[in-house]
Amino acid sequence: MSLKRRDFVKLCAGTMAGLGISQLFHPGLLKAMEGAAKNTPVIWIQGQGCTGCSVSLLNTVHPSIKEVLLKIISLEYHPTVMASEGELALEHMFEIAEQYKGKFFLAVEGAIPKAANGMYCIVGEMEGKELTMLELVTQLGKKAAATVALGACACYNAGIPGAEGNLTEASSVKAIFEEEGIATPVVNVPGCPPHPDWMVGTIAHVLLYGVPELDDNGRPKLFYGLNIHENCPYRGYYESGTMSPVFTQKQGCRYELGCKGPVANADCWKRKWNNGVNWCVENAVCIGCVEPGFPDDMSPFYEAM
Ligand code: FSX
Ligand code: SF4
Ligand code: SF4
Repeated sequence: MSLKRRDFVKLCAGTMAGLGISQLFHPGLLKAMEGAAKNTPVIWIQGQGCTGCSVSLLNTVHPSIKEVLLKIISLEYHPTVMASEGELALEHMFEIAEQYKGKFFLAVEGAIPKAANGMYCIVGEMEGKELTMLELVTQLGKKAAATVALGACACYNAGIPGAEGNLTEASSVKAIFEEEGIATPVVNVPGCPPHPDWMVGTIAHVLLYGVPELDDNGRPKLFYGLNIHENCPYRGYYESGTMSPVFTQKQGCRYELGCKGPVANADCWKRKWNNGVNWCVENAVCIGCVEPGFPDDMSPFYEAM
């Protein structure tokens, strides 16, 4: 492998705002991944979500992301980006899972509903029988080397689908694995949606070096290790009590507008979003989308805690 873990971590944690995902297109990393990808396909499945996680990954990054996902990460199945569909695509996915049993990586986007035997989320049909997300996660989860839970919906209390009411009994990957006695490790990559760097960076780390160091909420410390409020560029305003009365004002802390930065842990303040153009706090507030209590405990979004 041509890229040492230490250098990879430095690339991922790069402090230069605006570089975004392009940091991950380091030639050394690409070379390392090309080798790793051959034996470790990624199967990406989607349950109860808005596909925002995939959109975040595909829409906002370096143009060659599609190529990287298909050729470098060896993405064998992804309901939104793959050309094939239906039973044929599912058959291929199950074949890959069998062929690479204990070796492939499973990426799960969206929550998994348990009510009505999982019938609230049908992901396909096999031999005339409906296949639920619950069955799919259980079957593939048992065979995967590791699972990456992408987005708030796949983590903790299942994000928006799991919000108060939760008639479908939406559940996270970890909750399903615990109930089914599946021992496959799970890495949480929360956010609604998660930053593309968090997703690609975590998958790359899992592929190249194994499961990264996680915090108490099962998130890679590499991306979620620091508190937003403690590192926020508006922190000086907070200290001096200078509050912004509107979202659009350049100066002033957003606390009184509802900012949840004090309880949110992620590197948005330095990584920024949309290829480094801006981030939530610059134009609105942090709604704490990476935390276990999202969205219920973060609501109302636009009222101070
Ligand atoms: Fe959830 Fe993904 Fe929020 Fe959406 O599908 S994390 S609703 S942005 O995108 O699962
Ligand atoms: Fe903290 Fe939010 Fe104010 Fe930044 S804008 S200092 S994160 S309360
Ligand atoms: Fe989520 Fe807050 Fe980061 Fe925005 S600033 S992406 S709401 S953690």
